[in-house]
Amino acid sequence: MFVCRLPWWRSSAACKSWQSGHFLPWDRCQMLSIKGINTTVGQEQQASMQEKRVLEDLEMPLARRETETLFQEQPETGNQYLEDTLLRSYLKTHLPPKVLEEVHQDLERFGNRLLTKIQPLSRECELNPPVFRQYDAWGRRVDHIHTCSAWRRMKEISAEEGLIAEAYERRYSNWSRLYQAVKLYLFSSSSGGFSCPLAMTDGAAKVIESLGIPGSLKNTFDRLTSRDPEKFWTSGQWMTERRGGSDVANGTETVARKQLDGTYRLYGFKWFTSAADSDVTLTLARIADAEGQCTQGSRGLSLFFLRVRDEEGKLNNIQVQRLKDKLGTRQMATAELWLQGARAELISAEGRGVAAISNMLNITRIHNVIGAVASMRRMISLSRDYARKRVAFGKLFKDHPLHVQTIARMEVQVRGAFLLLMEIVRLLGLAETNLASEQDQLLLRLLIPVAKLYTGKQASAVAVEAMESFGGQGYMEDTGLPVILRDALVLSIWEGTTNILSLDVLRSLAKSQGQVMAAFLSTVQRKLELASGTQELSPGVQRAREAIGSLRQFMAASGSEQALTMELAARDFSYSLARIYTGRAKMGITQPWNGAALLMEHAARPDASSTDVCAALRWCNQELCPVAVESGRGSYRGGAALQDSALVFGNSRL
Ligand code: UCC
Repeated sequence: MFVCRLPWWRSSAACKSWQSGHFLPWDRCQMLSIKGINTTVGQEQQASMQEKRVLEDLEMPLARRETETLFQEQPETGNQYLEDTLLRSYLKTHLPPKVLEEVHQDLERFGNRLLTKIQPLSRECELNPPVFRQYDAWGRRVDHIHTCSAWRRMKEISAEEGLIAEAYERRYSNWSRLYQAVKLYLFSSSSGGFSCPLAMTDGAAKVIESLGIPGSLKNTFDRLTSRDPEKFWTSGQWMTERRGGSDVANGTETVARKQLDGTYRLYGFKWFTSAADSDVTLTLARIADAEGQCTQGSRGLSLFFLRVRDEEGKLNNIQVQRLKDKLGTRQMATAELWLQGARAELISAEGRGVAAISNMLNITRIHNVIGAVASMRRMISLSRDYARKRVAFGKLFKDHPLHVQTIARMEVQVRGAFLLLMEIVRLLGLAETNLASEQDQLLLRLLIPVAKLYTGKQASAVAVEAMESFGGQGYMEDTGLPVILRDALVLSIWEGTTNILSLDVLRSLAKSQGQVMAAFLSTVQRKLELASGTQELSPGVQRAREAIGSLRQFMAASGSEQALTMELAARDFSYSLARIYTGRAKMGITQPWNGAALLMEHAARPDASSTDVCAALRWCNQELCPVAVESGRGSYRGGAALQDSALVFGNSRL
């Protein structure tokens, strides 16, 4: 008789995994052991019947056993908009009723379109990544990037749905930007990677608009913001060169030579150009003087606009070196490009390229946040659905408290991230319609890098955790789950890594001479007062107040410290801002509930649910001010930096 010795959590009579129909060696072992444990007479009879069935099953031909017993239910999502209770309650709380009515109808329709038409296209994009053909059959150089029909259809759909247009038409005034962001959020995880070119297209439109839409760029602006699929153009953003994409000021080698007609020709090598099939692009280059000399550093950089191809589809004196072999975002063509005299138009003041392109960066960073929140939401929705369908140890996943606790922790994270995203696009909408106060503008400048760096990390962590909730199935390519993980991993890298963005947070402090922090603290403080009126939230309010106190203390102490201290603290400092702001209440300047809301404020609404309160309190249970904790441990002192170095490089002189 074959008897397994089982640990308590597996040998329990409750472990009826045979009911789930899974025929893994483990299950066999477990079923055969039933007679090996103490049973009553009735149980013995039952066990012997089970054993008989097991033996019969084992006699089945292998193929039959596999097809009949090895099957699990596929996790699915329904209409994403209708299923997203947080999104719907946010819109209900903030949008004016007339806007809400129209937007609701459109989003419900869009949710159905995503489910029935767009998601299948997304899968096609994943299965048919772009193919690069350098030469034709006769040896002629063609540099053709072939994209699949589903990818091209995504472009048409983006125009039809107004995914860029909505933000620039402003038919709902300051709410248009938020509405656009909501559509992009719903689209993102079904877009087959098309959200990347949309991010850059939005960024390019923003730059052109901020320049006052010069006559030479009017046609381009109209196309970037068009709802007509025939007219719609996408844009690239070529910033990264061979020396890297972070230290743009020192890494940019591309040279711009002025032509007699006032245009420029660009010469250089762009090392990482996403969505290389885009119609136009913005890029940085150094203008050469009459002697061919260029100013180095940031002051030598200017911003240029160029068409990638002409009317016949011929490249603009550009050669495609190769497509990048990326871990994720494989649906999208990322290329290395030689610029060999590409005709371009100077669109910034000379030497003001970085400042000009930062308008684009801020938009693409917001899109990054959208992508992060969307991928978290998708993974959690699938995980939740799977928990309702999949049985293990005799019951559905949803009835295993430890499993549900794991998903609940992710849910708290995505809720916080979602509200942070809404806060930023709400502020952006105010800024774009001249309704933003000075404080709103300062907050926006600070919160964009904070949200980008924080949600990028959250998305990676949630994608990994959620994948685990599917067991081995989560690791299988053809479930579509690994794609979501791979695509999420880029979110903390492109558009500025976590450390680069942490330094950008410091840049915003320095540039505003601390005003962004003053705006941050006063906003947080004021909103905390608002949340303190809700009894159930008082433990969270208390923790929040303590965290603000710690943050203030850290800032007061670090004011007299060397630059090294702030550099070492930059990441923890940014995380502290993200956690404190997300956990705090915030209110708007125009109407009581039409201002903004993070977890506390959302939970302090008159019609808030107990779940809203629970999410807010749980958010506040994490360490809200890690920078104060680490500072207290001496992690930012010069000695700590030496220890870091010794740990990494084994410096024995320590
Ligand atoms: O391109 C890439 C991939 C594309 C794919 C995108 C798809 C996304 C889709 C997501 C959807 C799912 S990757 C390229 C990534 N590279 C970056 O993001 C750049 C990272 N590096 C930085 O951010 C650096 O910190 C730099 C480049 C900004 C540093 O340059 P500088 O020249 O050293 O910086 P300065 O001197 O501090 O700043 C120059 C000016 C200043 O203004 P003025 O001169 O008036 O004082 C700054 O205040 O630029 C201003 N500035 C900004 N203004 C700099 N950054 C900003 C900002 N973020 N906002 C406003």
